[in-house]
Amino acid sequence: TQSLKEVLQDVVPAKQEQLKKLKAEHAQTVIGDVKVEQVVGGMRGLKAMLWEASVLDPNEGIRFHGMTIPECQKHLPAAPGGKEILPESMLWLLLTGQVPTESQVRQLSAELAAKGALPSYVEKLIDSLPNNLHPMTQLGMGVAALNKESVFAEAYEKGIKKSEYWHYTLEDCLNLIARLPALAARIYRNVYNPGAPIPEVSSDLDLVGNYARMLGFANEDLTEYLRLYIAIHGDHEGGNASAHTAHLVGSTLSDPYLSYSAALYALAGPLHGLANQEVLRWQLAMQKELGDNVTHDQIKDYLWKTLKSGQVVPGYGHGVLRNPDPRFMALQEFCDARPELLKSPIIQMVKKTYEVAPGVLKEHGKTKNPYPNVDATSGCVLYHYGLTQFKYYTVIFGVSRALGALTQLVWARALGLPIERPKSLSMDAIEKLIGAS
Ligand code: AMX
Repeated sequence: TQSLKEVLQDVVPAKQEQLKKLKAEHAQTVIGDVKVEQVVGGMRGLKAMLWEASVLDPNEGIRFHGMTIPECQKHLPAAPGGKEILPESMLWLLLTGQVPTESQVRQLSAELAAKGALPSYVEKLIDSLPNNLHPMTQLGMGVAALNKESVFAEAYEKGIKKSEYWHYTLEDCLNLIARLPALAARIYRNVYNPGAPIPEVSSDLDLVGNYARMLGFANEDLTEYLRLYIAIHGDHEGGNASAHTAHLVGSTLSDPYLSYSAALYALAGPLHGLANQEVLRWQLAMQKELGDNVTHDQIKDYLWKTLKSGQVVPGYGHGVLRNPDPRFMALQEFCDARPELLKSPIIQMVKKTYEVAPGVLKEHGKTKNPYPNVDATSGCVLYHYGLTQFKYYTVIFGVSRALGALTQLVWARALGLPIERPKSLSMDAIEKLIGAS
């Protein structure tokens, strides 16, 4: 059985060759133009980043190395006795572009478990934080502090060749992914269940098996849900704020820990990853006001109330997508397959909201995409299973997004990508450029 590193060692030269040819033959080929609206409008649609692991089609949604979510569900190995995609399988696909065998995935799970314990200084740091410090702030701090362990930073200081960067970057990335469950679980325990002993990482369990156990949940359905959740939130091409931040910071040769810590603080914004927290807050406020058995008309009125007060409807809209998010559909299908979930008031409310919100948002007429994104549904199942502390939800997203953001750091170093430095313009400079008075 070839290990992850051995497979990568085979794949890297071909990709390096592909990039060399692209640069040699097409460096000057035009693939788009830049409009003023893009410069002043968050660079929407601007094709300006190289990202290997996934591509997002506005209508069809995400493909990981060409594979849709249903295809990944069919082909990527699950946990022993489980059905959902293992995040380790997704990591393998994102990094190598290949579907791993079951034995390769088991080997990777064992490797991550062996590296999964937190250094004691990080445990102490997290334990010293006030429990009303937002869990995302704590996660970013823990990840940044882990950079004391960076083999890339250490090797760089000693002096290494550019062609060797990716080897050290890979080691850092795998170490970080391995440690995220223990770090994220410690934050949860400290904030919501202080004093209870946290189990150690078990060498017999996969990444999420360990995560769920350290969080304090022994429910196999919740563990399976977390596996699916973490696998499909893993990557969403490169332009989203968290992935792009990791890429930008990493391009300075800041190590993977610092790069990913920065990415987590982009994920912590309410228009991005924090939306999954906001959805639950919003749905629970609706439940409190209207009770459990709400009608579609009551939800419509509630949506209008939110919009008229100048707030966004969390979980709806997207910078790229123009259809319902296939990640949303995959999580809904998880519920549809379990009759007990369909009876849950909060899950029913999310479903009913989805049935009316696109119509209201279309009538409101502002958003380019009136459909749900993944955050519209990801939290309600956690809530149903007893993980009710919604301020923690973005941390789970943060454990997941490491798969894609760190994969790309390995590729950025393997391909020798340069420091990112786009050109900015003042309004005066734009007017001069276009000859406007
Ligand atoms: N509710 C109300 N108004 C919305 C809206 C929503 N869900 N989505 C977009 N709009 C508004 C925008 O605020 C903007 O208004 P403005 O002209 O007054 O500034 C207008 O519609 C046009 O926006 P857009 O081009 O459709 O969206 P965008 O690319 O600028 O922003 C996003 C995308 C996701 C930030 C936006 O749809 C939003 O705020 N959604 C709610 C928050 C959310 O669910 N975020 C999670 C996204 C997925 C993720 O990253 N996890």
